[in-house]
Amino acid sequence: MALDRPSVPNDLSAFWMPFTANRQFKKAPRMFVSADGMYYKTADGREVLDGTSGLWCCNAGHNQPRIVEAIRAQAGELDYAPAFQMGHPKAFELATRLRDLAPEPMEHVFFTNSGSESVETALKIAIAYHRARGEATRTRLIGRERGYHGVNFGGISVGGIVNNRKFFGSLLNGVDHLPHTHLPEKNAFSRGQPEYGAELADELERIAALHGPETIAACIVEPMAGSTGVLMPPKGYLERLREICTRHGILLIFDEVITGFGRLGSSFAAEHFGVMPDLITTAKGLTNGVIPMGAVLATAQIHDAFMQGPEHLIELFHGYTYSGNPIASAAGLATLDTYREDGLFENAADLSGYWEDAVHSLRGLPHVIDLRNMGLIAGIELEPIPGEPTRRAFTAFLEAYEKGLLIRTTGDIIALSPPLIITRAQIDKLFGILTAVLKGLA
Ligand code: PXG
Repeated sequence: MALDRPSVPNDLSAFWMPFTANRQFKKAPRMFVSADGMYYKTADGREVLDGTSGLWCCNAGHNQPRIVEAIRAQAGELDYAPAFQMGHPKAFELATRLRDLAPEPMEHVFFTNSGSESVETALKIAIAYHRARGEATRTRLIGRERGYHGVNFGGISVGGIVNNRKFFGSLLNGVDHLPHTHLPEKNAFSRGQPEYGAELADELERIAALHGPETIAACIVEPMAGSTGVLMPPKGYLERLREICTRHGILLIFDEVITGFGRLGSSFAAEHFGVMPDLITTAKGLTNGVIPMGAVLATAQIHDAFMQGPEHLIELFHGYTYSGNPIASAAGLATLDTYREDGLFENAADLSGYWEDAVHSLRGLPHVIDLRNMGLIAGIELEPIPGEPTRRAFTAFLEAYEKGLLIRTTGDIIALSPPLIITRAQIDKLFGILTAVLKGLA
């Protein structure tokens, strides 16, 4: 390695890596050492096009000067302030800016540090909300098969990814699941929302009848399921879910950790689909992924139900040491400035048609059995190698990395979610590399 190249550590054993094939990685490590705009740079000096916004989070691209400067300045001004019983201006400013960005009924913001914490927070708020109103029987939570709601106990309980659940005991009780909405036999190669499957929302009606609706606190879904392979909501599905929740007094939670902040070309998926939940969970794009931060958005109706009793008493016994952390708040404000001033949500919306055509240009390539797209997201489903699930997509991931492109895979599905600063030329480049990778797959 040349002397002017950044070095890599020579002992990789101590770091137990998250959601990683540790032994495979440590035999052939893949290290990023810097990033700028649409590109990462590897330890051996190669540029890698970021097809995944890091992990669905760097929506404004890398090394964004406003965000970098805001963090620098905040660290030198107020590094930390107690989050309980004390405040600092930027957390209030960011909450107000988020309220203004969010769909109309969302009036209040509770800060967390990740998507997983946002989910736990929303589930707890939902149960405590019903209790505050005298409906303490409403404790059950309904999730969905193939849902991803982070990795904490509440989130894996309502989530529907088998491997995220089965190793971890009996989870929360009082949880039930809707069926997932992935119907490839009917909807394969749909552009945007698929035609079939709205009636799958009626399963909530069946679950409510089974348990008694007065025992159900909330139903949580990703409006578009990202992690389990980019599963689109069928036309009419979210509307039906909303209607059933409203009729039975069940709160509807949209987990927008991925779909928030422009991914679909709108601020939030709730706005994109025109369906309003009662709570929205966010993280990732809130700070461009640069500093951990999440937020739960709540309607006035939910928030106000807690604001009763003597005023010196805490209304919600929940919060984190780093809720509304000053540096994260500064990063969040600079991120929202960037989205607005650089018109990034508009860019995502403008490019979504071009993106869609590029995605569907992969049709007919070897092993491609479905293509799905919306906003600046794509799911490319590959036929698994018989008896060796995940191997084909993982090979594609390694090949793409060698050819200078970062993709994500889940099972045998490739997921793409580039920064919203992407250009047409970069979309062409991304799909050029991917086409070469797919053509070369065994
Ligand atoms: N909800 C949703 C909908 C998510 O997608 C979380 C909660 C949890 O967020 P935290 O910040 O606790 O990780 C997520 C996270 C992938 C991938 O490639 C997706 C996520 C995280 C890492 C990888 O699919 N989603």
